[in-house]
Amino acid sequence: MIKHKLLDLWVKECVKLCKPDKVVWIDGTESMRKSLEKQACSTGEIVKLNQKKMPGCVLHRTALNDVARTENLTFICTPTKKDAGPTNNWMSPKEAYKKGGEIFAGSMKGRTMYIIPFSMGPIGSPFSKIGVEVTDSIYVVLNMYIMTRVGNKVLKQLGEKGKFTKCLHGKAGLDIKRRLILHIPKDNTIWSAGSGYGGNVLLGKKCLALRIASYQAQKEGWMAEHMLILGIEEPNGRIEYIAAAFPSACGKTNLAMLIPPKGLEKKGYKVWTVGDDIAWMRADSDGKLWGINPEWGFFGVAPGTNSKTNLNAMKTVRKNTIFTNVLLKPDKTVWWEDGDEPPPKEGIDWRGSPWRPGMIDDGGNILKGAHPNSRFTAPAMQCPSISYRLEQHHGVPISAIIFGGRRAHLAPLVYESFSWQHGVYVGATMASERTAAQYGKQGEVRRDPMAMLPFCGYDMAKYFKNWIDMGRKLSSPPKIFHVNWFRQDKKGEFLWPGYGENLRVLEWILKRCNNDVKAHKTPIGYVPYLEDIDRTGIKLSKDKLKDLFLIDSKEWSRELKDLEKFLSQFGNNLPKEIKREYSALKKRFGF
Ligand code: OXD
Ligand code: MN
Repeated sequence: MIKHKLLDLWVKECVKLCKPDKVVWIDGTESMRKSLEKQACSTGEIVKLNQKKMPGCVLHRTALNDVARTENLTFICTPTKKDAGPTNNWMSPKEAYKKGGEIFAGSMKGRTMYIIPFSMGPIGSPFSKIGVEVTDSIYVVLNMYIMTRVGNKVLKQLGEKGKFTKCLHGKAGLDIKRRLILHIPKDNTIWSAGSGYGGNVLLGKKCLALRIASYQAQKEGWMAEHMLILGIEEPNGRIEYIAAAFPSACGKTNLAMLIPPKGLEKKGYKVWTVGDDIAWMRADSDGKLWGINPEWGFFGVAPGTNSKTNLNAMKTVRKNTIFTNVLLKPDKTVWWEDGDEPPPKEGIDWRGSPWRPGMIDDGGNILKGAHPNSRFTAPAMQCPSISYRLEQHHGVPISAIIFGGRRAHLAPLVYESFSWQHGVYVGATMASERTAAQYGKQGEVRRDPMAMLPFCGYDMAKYFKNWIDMGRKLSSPPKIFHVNWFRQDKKGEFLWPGYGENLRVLEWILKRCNNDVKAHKTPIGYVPYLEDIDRTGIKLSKDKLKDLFLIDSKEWSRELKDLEKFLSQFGNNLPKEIKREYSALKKRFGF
């Protein structure tokens, strides 16, 4: 018996619309999880992996045309197009319900509807938000068990009148023509149809925790950000926390799970992972910014993950992990490109076809065994570096915020903004160059403010304003930095070793937060004196280090021209503070 009348009513509406044969409420127990897993194995929806070598692990393959978030089919459904802003796809709520309704109508006939009550954030924390996802996919249920807190304990917290996000997902034949990811912020509602890919269907993640939450955060005066949170513990036991935003494919998960490099071992740092993708942050009565990771697991990219790039992730995925679209080896373990092992002699690729290394497709391209966006879904608690604060209702105090991009030139390894307002400008103008792995022209600059371009649930100009306003609520705001691990020399080689060595930059950042080192003032912000970046144990000449911090005014002049176009799309809604920062930067350069 559901005591929450509105929830009961809404579920009945979903049943009436989708017409499932059966309805199952997810109670959050291990026995229910196991029985669903067994059922999904029996239908082939998932494959049980080698339980001796990988206990509790399974594999799933998505449809061939359903391997990534579909930004072109993702809509923010606000009353007017203006409310969604110039960077979002827009649909009116009326049209969304009509189009979605047509797809969902009768779409679960002969199928089971699962109802998943879930909490983003520790149950009962003032930060947390509750959602209820209705879905006809067991794969979704099993992922939600890992990525969020699910079941009766959430219902109990919801009580009879608690607020919740209504999340309806249906596979609808996994038909790309019937695929739509719809957000109706005013109704606290998400409708996702026609997809089975995590980013489109694990509705607690990008849809709730970023798009809907960012809308709510602006109304309620907090922030929902596409950021990792990590803690750095010094030998004296003090831990400082950093939140960092990077566009996809910049190594966010690796940074969140960083292992101190050999050269810095003597210093005795420990790194704690609070989150790798999403941060919810508020101003507290101490005037500081506090943040939580609302998630409960990691949904990470497999290719490129190995013991060198991310040993902690490799250890995390040894058990109880759902793999999606990786290669299946004959011994029922898994493999992906740039992992730890050489390619197996044969296997079943992500498409479900027999595979051997070196096979090529009709166009002469090498056939990958694992899809480049193949994933692991793993419990956060299995990560060796997981912070005990993940479960803390109050979250962690944030000392520094980092924005980062992938720039071959222009942006130095690290610089510090002059103020919160300048830092917001730095985040708002963040960009990455496309790599060979992405669509579009290689080297083309994609502006991705705060790495939120695909995830902001309302007008991005107003989102900038929320950032500005947050600064006013903080008497001790975090300092804001920009980093670029990807700067190249004239030969196109990376100047900075990256990965664990990035701790050397984080060390400087924390020293700046604690006023332990001075810095060099430049037009774009403060940059380190070269001797303040610890190079113990790495081969990096002073010349290379100099190149990493070069500020080329010609490049910046081009950048500022390009930016003018980008910022102009926001028209009068662009906060005057951002305009002022743009003019001030131009003036500092003397342009
Ligand atoms: C993700 C992304 O999947 O940002 O986390 O694309
Ligand atoms: Mn992400």
